[in-house]
Amino acid sequence: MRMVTNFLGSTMLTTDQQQHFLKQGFLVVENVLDPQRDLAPVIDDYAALLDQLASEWCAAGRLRATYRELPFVERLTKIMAESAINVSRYFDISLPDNQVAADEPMHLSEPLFKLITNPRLLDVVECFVGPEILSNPVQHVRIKPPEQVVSGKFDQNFLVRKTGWHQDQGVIRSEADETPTLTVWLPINEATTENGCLCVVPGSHRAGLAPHCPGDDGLTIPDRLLAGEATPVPLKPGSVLLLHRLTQHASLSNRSQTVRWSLDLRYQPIGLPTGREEYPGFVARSRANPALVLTSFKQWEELWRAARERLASAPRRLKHRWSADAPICA
Ligand SMILES: O=C(O)CCC(=O)C(=O)O
Ligand SMILES: [Fe+2]
Repeated sequence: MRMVTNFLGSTMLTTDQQQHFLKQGFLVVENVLDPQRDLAPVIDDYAALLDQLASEWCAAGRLRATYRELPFVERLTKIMAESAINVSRYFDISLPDNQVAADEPMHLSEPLFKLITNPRLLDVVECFVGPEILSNPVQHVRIKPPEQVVSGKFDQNFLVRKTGWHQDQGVIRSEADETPTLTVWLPINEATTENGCLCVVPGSHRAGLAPHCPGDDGLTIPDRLLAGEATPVPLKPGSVLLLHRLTQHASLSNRSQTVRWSLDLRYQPIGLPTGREEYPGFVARSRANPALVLTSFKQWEELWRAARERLASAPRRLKHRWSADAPICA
């Protein structure tokens, strides 16, 4: 099989893989990341964060105990079952789309920064985005507890519950419609049909942008407008799922006893709108001007802190291009 070379000649993806992405609008690439080397530091980082948060919440009377003796998954599940705290919100690497508080929880850490800038991941991204790569700031860590634990709680929060059908281009501002942003979805633990892996509609990126209707699940494409049959995409840690910005996708409910833990990252060519200009993107790779590359986790953290401060000082509500009373949404 002929290997496809990216701009500097590294041979990460085959012609077949590239063709699959172009035709189907998604691609699974296995063994991009080493779970032990690349993912375990993220797991340890979150265990430490949960430990710190549980102590704070317990001291503030929001929790009966710290549950220090429990392993991470059981501890998180217990805390979300017992309290009204949306712990997933404290784990995310972004800010909410509505009003931001000065102390709005967000989590930025060195292990996350290392993962977002992982050279093997960027090699794969380079095959589609080119050698001048911006880390788009629309990015999330989703640690979803078993659905039964959160029934009746946390509304339809997208960090906690299943995600409805959408195209990533539909949920950003229209000024970024021409930006060829690539979504990279990667599991931290195994993503299965039982614990809520992603589903895609193969080839749906070729049908253009579908209307999205605001509702309980956020902005979603009505089922009758889906471009075909859904295919679940179970994934092992180390693998990544690449999505075209117009590929219709959703996630299943977590019907398991464990968490559904993933990162979704986005990358695009430098110099084009991100669709979230109020959040900080950064140069992750530049063959033309390597001096532009952000290499310091501290600087990345500083950019997000500054964005939070700016956003907290003004009223804010993100507007989408469709409204609930549009005829198509009736
Ligand atoms: O992980 C999920 O549930 C949804 C992810 C998603 O929509 C995305 O990565 O664009
Ligand atoms: Fe998405």
